[in-house]
Amino acid sequence: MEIKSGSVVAMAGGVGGAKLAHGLYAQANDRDLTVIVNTADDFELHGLHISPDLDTVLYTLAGVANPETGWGIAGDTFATMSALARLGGADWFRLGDQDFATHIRRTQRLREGATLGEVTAEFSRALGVLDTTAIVPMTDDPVATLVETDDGLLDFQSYFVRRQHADRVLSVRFSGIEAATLAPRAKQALTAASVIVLCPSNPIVSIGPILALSGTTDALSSANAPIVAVSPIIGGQALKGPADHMLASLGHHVSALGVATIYRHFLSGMVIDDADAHLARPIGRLGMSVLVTDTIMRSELDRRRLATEVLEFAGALRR
Ligand code: FO1
Repeated sequence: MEIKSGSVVAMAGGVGGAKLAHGLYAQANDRDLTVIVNTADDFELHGLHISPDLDTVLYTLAGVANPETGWGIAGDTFATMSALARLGGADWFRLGDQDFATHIRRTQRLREGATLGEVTAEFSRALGVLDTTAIVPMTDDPVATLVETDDGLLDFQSYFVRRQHADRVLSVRFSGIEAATLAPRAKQALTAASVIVLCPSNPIVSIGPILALSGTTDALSSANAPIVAVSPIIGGQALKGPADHMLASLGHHVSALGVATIYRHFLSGMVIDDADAHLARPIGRLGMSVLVTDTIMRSELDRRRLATEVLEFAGALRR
């Protein structure tokens, strides 16, 4: 897919990010959409390359995501995982039978020499994602989030799923980030974008790795498009996951203001929930415009409504 100017670019991580990306997918109309996805949660299990955030975005846009969890495939079964567990394999990371096919095929294609970006494009086509939309891994290079806890350094999925993000987070680092570069496809999309949206994903471990890549901040500062973020923190809490605890233990304000402060160097606008209307002024004082609206996406209709509001808000902003 050739990137046309006037396109929408989103950056996303887990389930919340995928929901807004889905709304943008539905509302972009004739505009191209590029979703740049975090890959620092990727890991190997059962000898397979697993890319949880890529798959969450892929399944959500393809309309096959499990609506209860937000990750995995709707109606999937777990016979393979049970059989693996019987043989002594790990079962703390729940992989469905159909989901296994994704990881088997991805691992095979990577071993054949395909890049993660190429494999993701193949999967998008195979699952029927519109060809005006590109799901782009943030990099084709290996990057892994490591979480320092009182019990030592944990790989991300051990911290997040195996230990249910119960540990106090002392620090977060992205192993491999120095040698990794923003995927050329992502860079091109940022340069040609008319709107850049940071989805309501964890600012530390979902958007953080994308921003930490060599090339991202330069691409953002040279982009002509307004850059808007939707806060994943509402009323001082994350709707899902450990973003609130992480922000607190890393010394950030646990609020939409804290998120806006992290992004303040490049943001033109911040979208916050009605519950945080009182933060509009302090966020505005950081030098950005603020949209106060209902940001909770319970239904597909909510996703589309929020996406439309975000696009309209961004469209009225200048850089
Ligand atoms: N999250 C969980 O909390 N428990 C799981 O067992 C789990 C399995 C899983 C399988 C495939 C996949 O693509 C995602 C999965 N996730 C699971 C979600 C995922 O690990 C996290 O949401 C992200 O890494 C955080 O962004």
